[in-house]
Order: sequence, then structure tokens, then C-alpha cells
Amino acid sequence: APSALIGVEIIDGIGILTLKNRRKLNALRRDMMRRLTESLESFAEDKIRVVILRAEAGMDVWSSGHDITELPRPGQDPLPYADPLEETLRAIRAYPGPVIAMVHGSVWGGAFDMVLSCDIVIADESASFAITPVNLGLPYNTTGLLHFVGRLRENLVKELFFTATPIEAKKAAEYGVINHLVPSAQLETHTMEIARQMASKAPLAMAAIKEQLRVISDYQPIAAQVFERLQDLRRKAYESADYREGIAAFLEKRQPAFKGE
Ligand code: YZS
Repeated sequence: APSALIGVEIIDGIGILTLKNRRKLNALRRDMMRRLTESLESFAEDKIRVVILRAEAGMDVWSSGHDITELPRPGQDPLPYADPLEETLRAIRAYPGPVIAMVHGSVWGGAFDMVLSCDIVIADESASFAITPVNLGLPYNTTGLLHFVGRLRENLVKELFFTATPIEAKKAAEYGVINHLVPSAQLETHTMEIARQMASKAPLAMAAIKEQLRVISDYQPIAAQVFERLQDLRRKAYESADYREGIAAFLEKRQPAFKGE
């Protein structure tokens, strides 16, 4: 059941959302994403000032990313506007208070986008981050690229996307992916401390500042022709044999062989 795969708690006035799809290493299933989005809506109604997004304690994989078995069939846009993961990213970014990602273990693909969509990232030494569309032959969405470009230096964004190789916690902290890198034993207490501190500050001012920052960083006007050209480039990729091959290779647990067609 979807409700069992997302933990929803309120501790000391802090909303805590926990990814609990342990069997699939917290692959971000549609029903889980809908539940996350709904939980954020209900936290906002209850005026919960700060939210923590986390995985269950002890997970070596924080999240394996978009559930690959649920990606739209090859030939269709893999990351459409209405994708439930995209809806969750928008809900996090629009939440009228800070959302903190508390990270241990590896973070893959769309889950990295989710972490970057949070306002603050607190992690321990076991954290690592990879963005993996070139392992699948998947053309990432422009909004998603903006999330990375808005947070990280362009040469790092390119390295991450072109290699699909995880960066380890130390480097991630150096490059600004992580706000606070703390010892594992202190991850929960440190995160709660920062959450409580932010929850004691003026919520209306905070909500205004967060929304201002969101609008400023989302504001990238692109001419209609340019956007359509980008969509054509993406379409060429998601209609290709390579994208089929990338998905098939994952499902068959083998390495993909890409041909550029
Ligand atoms: O064989 P069973 O049924 O036990 O299932 C296996 C995996 O198939 C499943 N699983 C997933 N199922 C759906 N979607 C996923 N993303 C996913 N990841 C894993 O979980 C069960 C345990 O996985 P194993 O591979 O056996 O575990 P392990 O050997 O410990 O390896 C862990 C990793 C995380 C290294 C491995 O599972 C992995 O490489 N997973 C895929 C990671 C990934 O590339 N995620 C990005 C997905 N793509 C996106 O989010 C974006 C759309 S994009 O591609 O654009 O970045």
C-alpha cells in the first residue's frame, strides 16, 4: 500500500517524511510521490513550519531514483510535466517553509533532483550523489537541468551529467551540494536542531523569501522556437533505439550498448 511506503510524522512541530520502499531501495514510485505531495499539502494546511525529508535509518541507498519500471514507454517523453515525481519536486519547491533533505547513503537520478529541490541538505559521510540519464539514454527535462544549474557550477553539472558517476560526500560538500556534512551519529540530532531553529523564526518572512528565491531561479525565459527546438532534440533521444536499449539493459541487469541512433 502506498501509505506504508511513506512515513508521515510530526515531532516537536517539525513535519517528517520518510521514504520507506526498502525492497526497491527507495525507488520513487508514482503512488509514493503522490503521497509525498499530499502530505506536503496537508502539512502546509496545518502550518507546519519546517519539513524534513529522509530515508529510513540504516539504508545504504537513500533512494535509487525514479522507479525505472514506471518510466513512460520508450517513444514517450520520460519526464513529462505531470509526472508524479515532477509534481513532488514542485510541491517541495513551493512549500511555504524550509524543506530539509537529511541524507545518508547513495542518491540516484531523480532522487538527486529531489534533494537539490530541498532548501537545505544535511548529510553524513556515507552520502553520494549521481545523476544518471546517460546510463539510460534518457533526455533529461529542461526544468530539471535548471534545478542543477541553479544550485551548482556549470562545469560540475556537466561532469555529473556526462559521467553519471557518484560524487562522494566530501566533494559534494566542497561543491555546495551539501550544506552540512556531519558524523553519522549526529545526523538526526543536528538536522532536528537546525529544523527547530528555523521553526522558531518568523514564518511569513521566510515563506516570502523562499518564494522570491524560487521565482528568481525559475525565471529563465526561452523563446517558443528555442523551446520547441530543445523538445525536438529530446524527442530524438527518447524515440531512439538507444533509449529502448538503456531501459532494457536495466531490466535485464546488464550493461547497455549504445549506438547513437
Ligand atoms: O531484482 P529486484 O526485484 O530485487 O529489484 C532490484 C532492483 O531492480 C530494484 N531497483 C529499482 N527498481 C526500479 N527503479 C529503480 N531506480 C531501481 N533501483 C533498484 O531494487 C532491487 C534491488 O536492487 P539491486 O540492483 O539488486 O541492488 P544493489 O546491487 O545493492 O545496487 C544498488 C544500486 C542503487 C547501485 C542499483 O540498484 C542501481 O544502479 N539502481 C539504479 C540506480 C539509478 O540509475 N537510478 C536512476 C533512475 N533514473 C532516474 O531517476 C531519472 C529518470 S534519470 O535516469 O534521468 O537520472
